[in-house]
Order: sequence, then C-alpha cells, then structure tokens
Amino acid sequence: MKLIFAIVGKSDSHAVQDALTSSGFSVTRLSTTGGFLKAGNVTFLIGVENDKVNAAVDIIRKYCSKRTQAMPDTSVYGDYPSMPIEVTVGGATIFVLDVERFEKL
Ligand code: 2BA
Repeated sequence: MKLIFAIVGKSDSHAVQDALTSSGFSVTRLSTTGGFLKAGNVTFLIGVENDKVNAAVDIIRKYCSKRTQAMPDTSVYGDYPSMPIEVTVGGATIFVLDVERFEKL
C-alpha cells in the first residue's frame, strides 16, 4: 500500500476531490499553507493499493494541470491603462510513500 500526499491549489481542489471520490478513492483533505508564498493550499492524503497509484496521480494531473491565466495588472503607469498580465496557475506537488501498516479500528 502507498500513501499519496498531493498538494494542490485551492481553486483546483474541489474538482480533484470530486473526481477522486467518484472514482472510488478515499481521501482526506487538509487545509494547508505554502511555506514560501504563505498562501492557502490543500493537501490530500490518499491511501491506495500499489496498482492504483498511477490512476490517482492521473486524476490529479487531469484537474491540476499548469496553465496561464490573464489577470488585471493593478500597477499604475501615469494615465495609460495597464495591460493584463499572464500568471501561471495550477499544478500539483505529489509525494508517494510506502505504508508500513494500515488499520481501521
Ligand atoms: P510549487 O513548487 O509548485 O509548490 C507549490 C506548493 O507545494 C508550495 O507552496 C508548498 O506548499 C508545496 N511544496 C512544493 N514543494 C514542496 C516540497 N519539496 N516539500 C513540501 N512541500 C512542497 P509554497 O511554498 O508557497 O511555494 C509556492 C511556489 O513558490 C512554488 O511552487 C515555487 O514555484 C516557489 N517557491 C517555493 N519555495 C521557493 C524558494 N525557496 N525559493 C524560490 N521559489 C520558491
């Protein structure tokens, strides 16, 4: 058995959670904070049989792919209207660990 830690952005987290649970995975959702940006993100704990790891990661990849998004630039440049800027959103950080023992009491 493996334990997947998947850190995802809040905006992708509901789609990931719904897709994982509707595919039969059990997940625990933790509200977490990135150490660098100090922004909220979501960490999922997913306990899975070894042969299901790739299926779970594929679902996370599907709903967390990195993409660019146009955001209004709030900087002021004299009287000129500012152009929207492109920011990268999405992506996931995934750790897969061996589980030594798993019990439900
Ligand atoms: P990502 O590398 O995509 O990381 C997104 C979030 O995933 C991180 O949020 C953190 O919560 C988690 N994470 C990533 N790598 C991890 C690891 N090795 N161990 C544990 N958790 C990990 P933040 O820490 O707020 O980082 C947000 C973004 O800022 C990162 O995106 C990366 O592009 C950048 N970043 C992070 N640390 C950095 C650093 N020391 N110097 C420069 N840029 C950094």
